[in-house]
Amino acid sequence: MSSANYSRTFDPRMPTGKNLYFASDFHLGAKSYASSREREDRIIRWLDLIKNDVAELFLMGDVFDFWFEYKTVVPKGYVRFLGKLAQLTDAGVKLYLFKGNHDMWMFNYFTEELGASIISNELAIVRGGKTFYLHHGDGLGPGDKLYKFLKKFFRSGVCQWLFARLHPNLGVGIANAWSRKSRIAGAKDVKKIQHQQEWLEVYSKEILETKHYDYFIFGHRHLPLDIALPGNSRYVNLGEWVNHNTYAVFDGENLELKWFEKATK
Ligand SMILES: [Mn+2]
Repeated sequence: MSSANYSRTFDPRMPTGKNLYFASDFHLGAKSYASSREREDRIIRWLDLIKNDVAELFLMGDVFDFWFEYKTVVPKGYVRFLGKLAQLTDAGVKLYLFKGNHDMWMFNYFTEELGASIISNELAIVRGGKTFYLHHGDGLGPGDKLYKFLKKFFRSGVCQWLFARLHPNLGVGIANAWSRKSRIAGAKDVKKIQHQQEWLEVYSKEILETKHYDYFIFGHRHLPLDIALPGNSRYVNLGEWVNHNTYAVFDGENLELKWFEKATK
């Protein structure tokens, strides 16, 4: 519809009456088929709600609890979700899929099928004169040296090539067992956040010392957060869709964190 007349990565203009939407950590596939399907249906209700005013959709990582693309084969499932995304992108919505720590093995399938931009690390954009720093949120800030090492390894071509050699019954089985270890930490009490320990806040403040952004948007923490930073900047964490069903919307002037079908806020 209206996406052809503005740049995909850098453009201060916003199409009139349209919004940017941000969400992350759907963890589709977890924990059971039934709970994942229920969540998938909820996500589709949300996408139906926004379909007429979304210009760009940013799904910021861990959309899938596990994802891998073999040369000619992709994991089963998620057909309603993927069909809905196709409907949106066919109608001109620009889709960004960020690699999370659970679905870092997205290659070219979604680019070919959905025209999605796959974002490996951070994405900096300007929309409506506001600057955004976007990242899934894994492997940033102080600490977690083991994960940072593993992330490098998992993202290496050698590791991906070796994994693709395993029979999927074995490979995906191992991956699901691994994925289960780090899933949905379940921190539900947003009010207990200690700001000096919220490492994405610490990380955002470090960046602000050298470069200003109006909004830092992350996922990964599974905590819906909207925290004021120095210089009128904000750190927004998108939460997740197992307990919170949270997303952010930017209308060209303001960014707002919202709850969809308010569950357990
Ligand atoms: Mn994550």
